[in-house]
Amino acid sequence: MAKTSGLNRTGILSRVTVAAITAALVSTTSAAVAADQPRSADATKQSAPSASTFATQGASAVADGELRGVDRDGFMYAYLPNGTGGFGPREYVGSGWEYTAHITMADMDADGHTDGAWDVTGGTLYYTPWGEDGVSLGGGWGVYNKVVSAGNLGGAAPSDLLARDGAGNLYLYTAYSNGKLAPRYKVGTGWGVFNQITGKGDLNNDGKDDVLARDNSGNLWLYPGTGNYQKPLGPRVKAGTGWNSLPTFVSSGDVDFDGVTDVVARDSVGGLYLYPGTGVASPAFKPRKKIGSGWNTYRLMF
Ligand SMILES: [Ca+2]
Ligand SMILES: [Ca+2]
Ligand SMILES: [Ca+2]
Repeated sequence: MAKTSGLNRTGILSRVTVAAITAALVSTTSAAVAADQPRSADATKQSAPSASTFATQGASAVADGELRGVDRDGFMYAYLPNGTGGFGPREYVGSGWEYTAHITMADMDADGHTDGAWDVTGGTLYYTPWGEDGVSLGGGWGVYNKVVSAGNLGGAAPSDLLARDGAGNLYLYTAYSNGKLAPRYKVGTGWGVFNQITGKGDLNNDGKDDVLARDNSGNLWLYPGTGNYQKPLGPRVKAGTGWNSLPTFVSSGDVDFDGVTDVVARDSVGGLYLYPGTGVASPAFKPRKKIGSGWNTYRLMF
């Protein structure tokens, strides 16, 4: 059973409208200053966690594989692994997600089970702990064309957040256990060549969470996590080829319960496939197995 029924984004349209009105009012004053970078609401109140704080934390547990989808009407559904490498029946979670541009789940206590989700809706970043209302963490997030949590990249227990801007710069926001974020670090350039970025755990069996990225030629690259929040990604390794036939792929953790992080991919006609992780960087995945159909109903998968 998913633990999250009643996860709704009600009232978001009015929130977006208010933001637009506010922006229009601000633009009429000579003192208006445009935000020059996205921000988290409490970044100025909380100092960044120290490197030593991160270094003393242990590795994350393997993520439990739960997958979610948001359909074109804004309804969210959750799928739990069925124990045989696929997913059980979907469970309705909530509504009101039709304006959400990015959404990604987070595990804040490193027990392998998600505790909430970050989403970007109307240019604002929210964190929604399961069973509670979402909290705004600040505006200006419309400058990012990809916002995803690939697990714990900074070394502390909570999952962290990656964001890519239109110039291809990649930023890491390390998170606190309540979902709030420390100021961003620029951790990469040239990431505009990738049309998909995902991750949710360790792929090369070194105990550190990793990132996957696909280029326009269909090459899949594994960026091994270092656990160092200032330089969280090591030199990339080619993890696979021929991935351009898959419009969408996402990692939700270990779906087939062998202790190794996997990837789930959707093809152009809505077929769903499991790519079981090997535990080594190259090749990172075993031959795929078809585990579903009709998945084109989802606008977002995470
Ligand atoms: Ca957790
Ligand atoms: Ca790793
Ligand atoms: Ca697995």
